[in-house]
Amino acid sequence: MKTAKVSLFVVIVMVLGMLAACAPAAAPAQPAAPAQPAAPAAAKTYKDMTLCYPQLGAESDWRTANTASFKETATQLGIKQLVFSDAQQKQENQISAVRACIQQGVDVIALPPVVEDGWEAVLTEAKNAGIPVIIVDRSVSADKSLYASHIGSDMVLEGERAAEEFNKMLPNGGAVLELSGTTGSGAAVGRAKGFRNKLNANIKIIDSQTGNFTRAEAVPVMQAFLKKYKSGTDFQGIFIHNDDMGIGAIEALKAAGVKPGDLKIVSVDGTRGGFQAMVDGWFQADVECNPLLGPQVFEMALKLMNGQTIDREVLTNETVYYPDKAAELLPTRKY
Ligand code: GYE
Repeated sequence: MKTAKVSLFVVIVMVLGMLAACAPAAAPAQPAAPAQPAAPAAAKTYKDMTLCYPQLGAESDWRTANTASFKETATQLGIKQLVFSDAQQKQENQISAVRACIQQGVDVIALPPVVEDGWEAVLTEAKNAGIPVIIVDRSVSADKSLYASHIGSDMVLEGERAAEEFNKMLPNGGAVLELSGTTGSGAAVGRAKGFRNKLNANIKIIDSQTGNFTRAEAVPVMQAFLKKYKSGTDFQGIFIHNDDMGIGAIEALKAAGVKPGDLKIVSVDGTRGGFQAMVDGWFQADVECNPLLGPQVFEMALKLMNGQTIDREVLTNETVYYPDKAAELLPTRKY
């Protein structure tokens, strides 16, 4: 076999030599051939990937599940490095974390922005450094040309879904309170907007205060509401922007002698805590918001590293959960 190959090689060399000898001695000057394009680089794999995830905080069970999804997916896929940080709900911390990732020269930045505004400068820096950014979970107000894509929930739709629950439960109208998420966050802005889009005109939002998406901050807000307004008389329902604040609110309601079912309460997320609140009769509906975004984000990041086309907006498919199935579904919940 080896000999055959060698002799074939010798023959080819001889033939080429003869052809060269036959070529005209002084070939007319030819313009230089254009440089051959470099051979395409081998496709990048997860093993090559350094992904930056400057998490916005650890304010809720939703967030804990979101962080776990990124860490678990990174391990499962065997990526080179996940650069993770926790900004403790402070935008300046997130911006510093993004800058550190640019400095390090990561392949892709996946950014869950704590608030919508104020990202132009750092997104421009990432763009100038040639590092694609995927906006994860909440949205940004910055121009779309500054980032590759957004993967997350349709927060406006979530607010609309919550409004539809109140429309069904209060067909003759009424008054509701709103316990909203972090001021200026895409999640709170979108949910508040959607809620107002669809709420029947005979249902009034008599007050709206932020509990910053945390249990601890929701308690005093609910206590203050209860001092100002009489439960059941001044208001019949509460729209709460996430389950953690819902759990904080329940604490305050219980302490004030309010019983499960006295008020119509609709929350968002669909965490185990939210399911338990439905089992216990406190929540009449829980609008799903899925935090398990890791797999989709890493898949898109790899496509970006390989210069493949991606969708500019990927919205999660979600539903609404009700108390009738809560006990049955609770053990199956992943977060
Ligand atoms: O609903 C809440 C969390 O941005 C969708 O943030 C997320 C929200 C989620 O703190 O629980």
